[in-house]
Amino acid sequence: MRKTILLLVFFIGILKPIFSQESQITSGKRPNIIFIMSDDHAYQAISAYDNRLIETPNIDRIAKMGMLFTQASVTNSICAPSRATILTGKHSHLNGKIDNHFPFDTTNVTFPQLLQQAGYQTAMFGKLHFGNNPKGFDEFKILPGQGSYYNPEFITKKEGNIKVEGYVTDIVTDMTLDWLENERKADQPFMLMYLHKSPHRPWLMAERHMEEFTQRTFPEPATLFDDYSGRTPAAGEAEMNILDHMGWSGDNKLNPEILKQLGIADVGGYDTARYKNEIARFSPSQAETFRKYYGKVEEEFIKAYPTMSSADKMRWKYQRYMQDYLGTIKAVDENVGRLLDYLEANNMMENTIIVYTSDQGFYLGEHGWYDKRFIYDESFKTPLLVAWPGKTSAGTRSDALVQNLDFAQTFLDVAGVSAPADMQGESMVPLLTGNTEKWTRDAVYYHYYEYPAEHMVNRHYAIVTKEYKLIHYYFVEDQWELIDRIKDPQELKNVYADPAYAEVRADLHKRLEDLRVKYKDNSALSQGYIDRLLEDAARGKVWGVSKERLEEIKKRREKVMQK
Ligand code: SGN
Ligand code: CA
Repeated sequence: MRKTILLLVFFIGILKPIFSQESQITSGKRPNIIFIMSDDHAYQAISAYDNRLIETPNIDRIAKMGMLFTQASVTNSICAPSRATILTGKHSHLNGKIDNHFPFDTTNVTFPQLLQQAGYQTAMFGKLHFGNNPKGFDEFKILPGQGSYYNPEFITKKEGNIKVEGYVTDIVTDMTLDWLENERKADQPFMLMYLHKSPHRPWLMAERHMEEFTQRTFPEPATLFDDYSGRTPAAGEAEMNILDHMGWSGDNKLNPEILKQLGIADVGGYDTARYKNEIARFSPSQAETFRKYYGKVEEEFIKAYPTMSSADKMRWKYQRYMQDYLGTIKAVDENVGRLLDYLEANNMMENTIIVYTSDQGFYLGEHGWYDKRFIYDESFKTPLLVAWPGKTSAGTRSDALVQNLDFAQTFLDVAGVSAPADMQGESMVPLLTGNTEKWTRDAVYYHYYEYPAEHMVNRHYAIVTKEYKLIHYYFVEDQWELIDRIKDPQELKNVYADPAYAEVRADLHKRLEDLRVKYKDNSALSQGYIDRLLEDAARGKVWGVSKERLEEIKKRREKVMQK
């Protein structure tokens, strides 16, 4: 016993210099950190933000206990880059993870590594999507790539590759609760990353929600029939329109046989294949439940189809999309409830900070879209709810311009560990603890890169303030957009050329350049990108865009470069 105490004193002595809040470690009370993140979870689908689509009473509990952020955003609205930014506290151009294609550079320093070194017990369960395993974790069980909804495989730190029967959201939670109950060390603070695959495409809900959700009807967004006029060509060129690009089988889950019967050509050639792949994963009883409820959907569709106008088809697809997407969220909410119940039952709320967020937002029919990538609000913004009982006042809201860039420094700050000087975010602790005067940020920087790629969203970088967005689409075109966020909240009108905005425009241009200097973005990463994709294509690896199309885009790119 004496030896242990002596050892402890010795370690505290060694660790002391890296803790900025010495008192917390010496009193043994460093907070636990629980980071809950879903994949593609739009804030419009969390009732603490908006209850028109779904009630999420459990996720809402986090906001009730703490703070709801209404202007939280990402620096690059796509999965793996967002995760890389979260872990490194750096913009994509510095951590190198600009898109979903190429693997994460594991020489990056991440906040879990720093917390682990500082004596935190660390664990990750669920979706990472990096092409390699996470560093700095005592335990992990992660989904390979995008992962599967039913009977998913996992890459694990201790048991190799495993396959688990059941529904992914339940399984990831079981793993998390099992770790908390059986592996968590009482004498160490922990940092837990609990990362859902849901509600990511192809939106397969749990069996228990199929009956209810396949029968529900949801309100339509005002811009479902957006014609993309009034903006630069990028919005119209994107391939994420519900009517034109969402698959009848792989997404909307109509049996390909029925499509044949009705003479419907599916969109996006491989869609039927995905339907078949997903069905093939079901156990016989899961397949039976699926057939039972989706069979009814098909029967109704067969009757309705012959007289459907194109607007009817859009509406039908939107409803099918919402049923499945929101159905997957129901299971996320239930499982978040299981976790919160566990923490409550084990008196763990008091010294724990709980964060709920998504890797980015998502379009739920706004602008006629699904998916994300664009800087328009529904995908640029991301949900952020934080409970930190005793530190953050219950039921509070913040409209501060926080970003996923800020998580690393926030968690290091919470743990009393100083952040490396090259991290680019800011700690949110002042906002969470009511010291708002210490938060001075009045604009954020955004840069999306994954083009040419699936959904064809052109590259763009931008500055966003509470009032405006100034956006540059630069890769295969050279177009500027100015959006007045206050007067045009639906973001339908480019006022860049409007003389009334001349002053605003000039001011934003200057501030955008300042931000690019501040964050060290010179866009050098654009060079040679299409060639890398072409090399992959030559090797047979196609990233959602054919070789011919890549060649075409390369020509467009060259033209812009010559200008
Ligand atoms: C898949 C989806 C896309 C989605 C990307 C990226 N297509 O490729 O719709 O944009 O993932 O999503 S699918 O037909 O394979 O489902 S991300 O969240 O991983 O960035
Ligand atoms: Ca995502």
